[in-house]
Amino acid sequence: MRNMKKIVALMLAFSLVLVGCTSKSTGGNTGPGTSAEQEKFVIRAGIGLNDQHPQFKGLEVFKEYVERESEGRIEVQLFHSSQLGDDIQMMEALQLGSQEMTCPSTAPITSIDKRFMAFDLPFLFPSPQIADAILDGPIGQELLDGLQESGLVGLAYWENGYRHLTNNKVAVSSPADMTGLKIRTMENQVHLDFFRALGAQPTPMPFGELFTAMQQGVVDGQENPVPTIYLQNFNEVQKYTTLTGHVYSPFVLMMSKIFYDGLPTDLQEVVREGAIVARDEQRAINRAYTEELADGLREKGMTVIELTPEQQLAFQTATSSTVEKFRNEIGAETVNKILAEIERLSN
Ligand code: KDG
Repeated sequence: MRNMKKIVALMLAFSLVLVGCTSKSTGGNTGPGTSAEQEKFVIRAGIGLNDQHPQFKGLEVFKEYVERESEGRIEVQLFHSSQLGDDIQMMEALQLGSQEMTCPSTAPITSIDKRFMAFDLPFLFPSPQIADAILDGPIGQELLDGLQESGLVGLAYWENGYRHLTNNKVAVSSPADMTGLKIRTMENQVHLDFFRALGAQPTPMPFGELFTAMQQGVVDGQENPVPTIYLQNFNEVQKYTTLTGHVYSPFVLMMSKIFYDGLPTDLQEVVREGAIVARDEQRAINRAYTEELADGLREKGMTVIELTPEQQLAFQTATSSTVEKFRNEIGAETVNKILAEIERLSN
């Protein structure tokens, strides 16, 4: 009898250890058959930017919201600076269910769904407010929903921002100044085409490799929004920033569909709400940083070149063929809808 009790106790302890292991390695879903109060979920959210960036601040807001509203049934663990891999690797991990959340720019998502190239067309969104209206409206939602086919749940668009050029060689103020410059781009055909049209030599590479590539002279320059240039200390390896604002770059907060489908519906709701609450805060923080930090770049010793409207137009004209080249590949219907909506909102 005593032995029997021992065996039962051992079996119980063993099964508890097993439950604990499952909860860690599969992101925390203890699986069907367990009672509601035992279910615990872990969301590992990874990004490429560092923990000073508004993107990370947005994730902190998400974590706070989700942990509070789920009453501890969800734990959110945050990873920055490509600790879990680059954008494409993390999206693949989401598809496999070995990571739960990431937040890439739209540019690398095009390796999964070409329609996202629409948002990376040069000089598309005339203001962040128009970008918000389109991204948060039916067109943006349609693209987010489409990600489900690829094993991803698109939760919300956050903001990376208007991208600007930095380099180490020339105070760029015209397309002619770009001739032969080796520019790191994100892994996206539209971005490559844009820089080729300007006469530069674009080199696609993941964000995590960029700083070293600039330091070692593998590339002369790159393009990113002001908060990234400032907070990632690109001034240490770059002399010039030209405020080209050549493309508005959204982020997509996304989740593994395998993980999402395993959440009880009330927790799916908490995750969706958290993504929106954090989106609004993240955009506000990003916009405040964008305003403040352009002067900060000067204080850090960079030469910051502001373009006149005529100079900006020269960049626009030199790259105007990009939309036509990609209209069909992206899907003419999607592109036309976006352009018509921008037109409507601009008037
Ligand atoms: O966390 C997001 C980054 O990984 C990346 O998308 C940032 O804009 C970016 C870039 O240039 O790669």
